[in-house]
Amino acid sequence: MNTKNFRRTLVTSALPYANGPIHLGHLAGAYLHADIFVRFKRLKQEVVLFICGSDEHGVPITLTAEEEGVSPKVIIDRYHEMNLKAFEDFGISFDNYSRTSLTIHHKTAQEFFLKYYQNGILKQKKEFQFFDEKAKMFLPDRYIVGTCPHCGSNDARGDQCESCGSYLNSTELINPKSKVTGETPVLKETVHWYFPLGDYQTRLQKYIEEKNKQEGWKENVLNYCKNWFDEGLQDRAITRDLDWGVKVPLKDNENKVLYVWFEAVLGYISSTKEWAEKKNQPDEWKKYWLDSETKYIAFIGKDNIVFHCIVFPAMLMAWNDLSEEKYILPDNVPANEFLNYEGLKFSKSRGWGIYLKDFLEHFPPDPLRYYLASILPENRDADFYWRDFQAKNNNELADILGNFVNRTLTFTEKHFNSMVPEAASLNEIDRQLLVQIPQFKVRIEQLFEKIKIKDAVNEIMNLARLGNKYFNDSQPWKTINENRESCATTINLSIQLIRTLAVMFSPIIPFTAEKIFSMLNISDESLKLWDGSAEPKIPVGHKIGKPTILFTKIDDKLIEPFLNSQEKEEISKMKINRKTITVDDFKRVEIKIAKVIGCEKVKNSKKLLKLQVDLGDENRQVIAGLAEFYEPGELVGKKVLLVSNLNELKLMDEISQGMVLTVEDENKKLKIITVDESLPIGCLLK
Ligand code: B3M
Ligand code: ZN
Repeated sequence: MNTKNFRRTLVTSALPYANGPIHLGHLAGAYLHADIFVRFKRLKQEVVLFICGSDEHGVPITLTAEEEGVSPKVIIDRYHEMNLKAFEDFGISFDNYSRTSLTIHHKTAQEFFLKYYQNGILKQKKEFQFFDEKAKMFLPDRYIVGTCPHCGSNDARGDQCESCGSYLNSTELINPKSKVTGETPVLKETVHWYFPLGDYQTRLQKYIEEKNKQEGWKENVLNYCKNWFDEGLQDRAITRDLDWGVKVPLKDNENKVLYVWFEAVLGYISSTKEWAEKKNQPDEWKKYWLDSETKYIAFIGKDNIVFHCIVFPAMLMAWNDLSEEKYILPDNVPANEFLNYEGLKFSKSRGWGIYLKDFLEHFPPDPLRYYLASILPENRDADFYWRDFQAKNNNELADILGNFVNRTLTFTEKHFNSMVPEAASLNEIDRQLLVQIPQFKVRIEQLFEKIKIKDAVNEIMNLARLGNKYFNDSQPWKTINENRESCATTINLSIQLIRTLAVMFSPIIPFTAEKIFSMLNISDESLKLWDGSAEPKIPVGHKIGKPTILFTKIDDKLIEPFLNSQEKEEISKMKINRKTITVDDFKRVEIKIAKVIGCEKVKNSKKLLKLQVDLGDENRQVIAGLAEFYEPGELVGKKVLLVSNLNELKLMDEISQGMVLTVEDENKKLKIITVDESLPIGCLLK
């Protein structure tokens, strides 16, 4: 990390859709660790700008509006305000939280579109799309529901099946229906503008390689991009037939808007412009976006990787090729994995999870900030469990940090008249402590810089643990009578360490840090900075304030209502798939060993393979969603497991008579389960 060479840092967090309240999964995906990183930078007195805003276009918004029977404007106004407030209450310290419905954003997005259009880099293509004849509208993928070709679930959406997680094209759905009218949609021709993403592939690969060398990108992000590159980047449609969104600024395109992802990523730029305007320095945004001295970190959840690592950089490259103004590209995109809730995916439609605003009605923000920060899904999915939240609050915040602060300060009040006593002589234990604190600081700083927030948090708590150990080992309750000078040293060093902890914890639990500073009676802002945080800076004789309890323990009674109401109202319907089954249930599933004797791609499908399998006494045809993971030739000759008593299905006009068993690896790739060569074809699994 060569942060020191950069004069400024621009930090963005994904713009949440203003179609629902922020929940804890969002926080852990793109906001909390961004905020902690930004607060750390401010603590180091570096120039940093933290940008975000509501994503107010796109199908998620119009769908919500339709469900409620109100206009999209009603929806975005409601959730923009609600989310802005929830973020503020939680201490997310954006410098600007904008909205993509603002004119400044529409102008920016249109300017990008026109730059490409006028320079002839967009392609116009005809295509067939589902059209609802009753509603007289083209249907975006999410407006179509039907049966999933992979798992048979009946409520798959045209873009994705929530049951099995497959990404879909709406044309792959079996028995598609319009969400607007319930009618079967028809395919109809339309024209769209395409951005030639494929033309940028080589440069994008080089860009990511270089940035990775400088910054060390996360494995998950690199792998994800590599998969896209391996498949080969394709032209992407950047317009849609809708009326809610940023209008395509061309004649004869009145009924088209820019694709939400195309304009949403530009929302970072327009939000920065808005920030500059509010400050009455309208050109100030350029320092961030148009100056190669600025480092740009884009925080997102893993489902947004392609748009931030591939689409957005390509758009900026295209602009830079055509203009004097050169935008910087993201230096790092530290995408997080997902946070689950009590073992299952957060789901708005299924009512599974908890909204931030509701959480904050019952608990203060810092325990949640601390808990989430200490389990961030940085490298793998993580889980919010109420019991863990309770344990983190009670056993760590209250028993370690709270206890150390409280015992030190009440002792000072009682035995030293609330004044910081002198550390006149150091014994071995004291010396050890003074050696260790700066070492902690170095480690913690490195972790923050590398955006390893979870490790940083745990290391700071270790420093608080060290504080308690020091206090115990020094036994001030004894030395107060036997060796007052040594006791004074213990208390002095403990108070100094409390300040160190308050500074280091301040990016994570900012509200508590302020409380500690006020208990220490420290108002001098220079004593709240990273520089010098490991040094004993509070003068002898300084009078401290009144110690109060920092963290209230969370009693079982406080969390049980959440567990119970979840149990009652939600788990019953949510966990339906997780219920245990009887042996008889299992016996109803017939799984047989089959040999693949032929395999080819299904016409017009990127995902499906058509397999011919030998079951001993019969041959069957099976359509499987494996085309992205296997070449047809690789499968021929393999012995696989086949669910052989499934109802026949029709997928893309092909009959499918069974399902091949697969597993999903850590990169979400499906692998078929093969069986030992010696096992006979057709035999039944028992
Ligand atoms: N609103 C999707 C999401 O919230 C989208 C992010 C936009 S970032 C420019 O996951
Ligand atoms: Zn499915």
